[in-house]
Amino acid sequence: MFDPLLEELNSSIKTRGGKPLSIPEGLNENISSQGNVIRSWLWTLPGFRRWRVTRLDAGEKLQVLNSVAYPEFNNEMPLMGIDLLWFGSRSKLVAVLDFQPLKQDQLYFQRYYQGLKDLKLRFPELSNEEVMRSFDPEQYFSPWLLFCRGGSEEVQKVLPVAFNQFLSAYFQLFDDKNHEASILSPDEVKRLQIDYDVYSSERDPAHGLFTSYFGKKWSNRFVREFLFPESN
Ligand code: BLA
Repeated sequence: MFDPLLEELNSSIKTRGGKPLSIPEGLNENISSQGNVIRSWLWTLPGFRRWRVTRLDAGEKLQVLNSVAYPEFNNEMPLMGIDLLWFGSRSKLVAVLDFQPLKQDQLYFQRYYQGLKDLKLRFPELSNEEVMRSFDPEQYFSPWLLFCRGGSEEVQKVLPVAFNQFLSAYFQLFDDKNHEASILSPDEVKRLQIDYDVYSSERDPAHGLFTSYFGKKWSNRFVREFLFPESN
């Protein structure tokens, strides 16, 4: 379901000089006894210390594309977060795309959110004001996140266009970053990126799902060593 988007994401990363980083032993791919496949890519590219991408293929039950980009510590820009889930047998989409802020602060929002604000207006279908159950919307999510629970219309017609524009807007933000005095020091950026991993590893609603497919031992390692390695 999300393969064209996965291809677009990985090829944009490569075009921008992405080089693969090694993934801890056994975490790059796992195939469960029922044939569910999880596969991940890990990149470093100019300006980004880490960019991870994961695809889960559990057939009609569930398809996932998940990705997080972490800029270098001398860049206070938001992280880029993507979580796309397609429950095929129920034709249900959960799509979350955000520039994930390190700080909930007016000046920070003014500086980094014009692109996402424009997208939010352009794609009202992807912002149906859903309520979060596991996460706190005011921690590491922005007021302009695209968050939708939808169906086949959204997944086929809207998402491919929005995904492309979302990626472009994030790269644009990176390219346009001016050299005004930063709001956060590199030490603060580092502390907040580490805190993002700690927070996310505790809240991520995927943990149970991974455990049911791939067992507890592998899932704990995947969350701690690959998804959120600074949580250790
Ligand atoms: C929700 N994400 C979910 C859910 C699952 C996943 C199973 C619950 C579905 C539901 O609410 O119906 C799945 N999350 C995954 C998987 C991975 C993962 C498979 O990390 C890893 C491979 N989540 C992110 C990122 C964002 C994000 C980067 O990992 C930010 C864009 C957001 N996911 C996000 C939000 C929800 C969600 C906001 C709804 C959770 C809530 O209701 O609090």
